Amino acid sequence: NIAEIHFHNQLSEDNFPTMAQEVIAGLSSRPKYCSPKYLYDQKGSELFEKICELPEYYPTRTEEAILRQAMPEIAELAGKDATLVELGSGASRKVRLLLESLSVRCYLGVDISRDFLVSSTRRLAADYPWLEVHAACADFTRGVALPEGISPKRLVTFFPGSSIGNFTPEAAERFLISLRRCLPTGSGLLVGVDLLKDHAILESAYNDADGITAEFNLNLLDRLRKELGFDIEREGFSHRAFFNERQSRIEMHLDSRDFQVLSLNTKSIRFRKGESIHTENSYKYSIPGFQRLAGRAGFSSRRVWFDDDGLFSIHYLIS
Ligand code: AVJ
Repeated sequence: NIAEIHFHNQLSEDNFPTMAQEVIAGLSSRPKYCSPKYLYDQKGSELFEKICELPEYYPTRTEEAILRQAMPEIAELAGKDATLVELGSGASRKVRLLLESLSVRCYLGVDISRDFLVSSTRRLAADYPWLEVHAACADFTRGVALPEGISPKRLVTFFPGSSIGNFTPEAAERFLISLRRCLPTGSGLLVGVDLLKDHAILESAYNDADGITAEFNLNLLDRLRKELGFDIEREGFSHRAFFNERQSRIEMHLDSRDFQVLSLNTKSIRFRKGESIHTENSYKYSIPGFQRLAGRAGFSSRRVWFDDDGLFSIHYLIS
């Protein structure tokens, strides 16, 4: 059973200069930050899959349960023979539910984590021999472009997991506007959005007892050392995640345990004791709040599903 995929490289083969530039710019700012997209190297993608299984991390299993229940309606909204694009496809696990219920002939997975993307989409191709499988290694925060060879009449975009929550609301709006530009009219967007809820539930989802989320966060430092040559050690930092109520977001940080100076070639970056690198935002929305955001970007809401506990929502929007 040979699993053939069509691979499209939309990230320059050598991403080193871009990554080095972006990371240095972030670490030279005040407050210091690093884009969460850099959390996803091979190890980071694997750790994220482990997070999805944690008892404290409710989004994955809740979204899957909502998807299962909503599937007949999603299939009706999506119609027949749509091409399915998945943004941040990761292990391409949730999309299997869609592939089984929608009559999709062509699938495109888009992810920044190259090797992880290739192995996940190969597995998908092996399991669904009738499916034309494409994989695009891309940084979709810089915009989405359909690779050549994909010119669908109808397109359904699947953006699961509340990855949209990594954008600020303003950036999410800009992202949706740019996404809408590359979608043929009448295309659907199926997007998972984490909901505002009790702070204790939110904070424990990002501070699991096994410390997997801490590992996921600290893995960024290993990456900066190995790939960019920073003299940075994970022992110098600790994981911190909390709910910022005013901004309605979980923030994830790496706090410097002491005063320290990091060096990279001629650059040096100083940390005060307790000073942090802000590594992720994960915005939480109300259902009407997210619908308003999508509306400002020119999408209209066709349907929204959520679980009985109001933990998570899935929106079907049309452009
Ligand atoms: C994949 C961005 C949706 O924000 O919940 C999980 C990533 N970070 N635990 C999230 C994440 C820490 C996740 N997203």
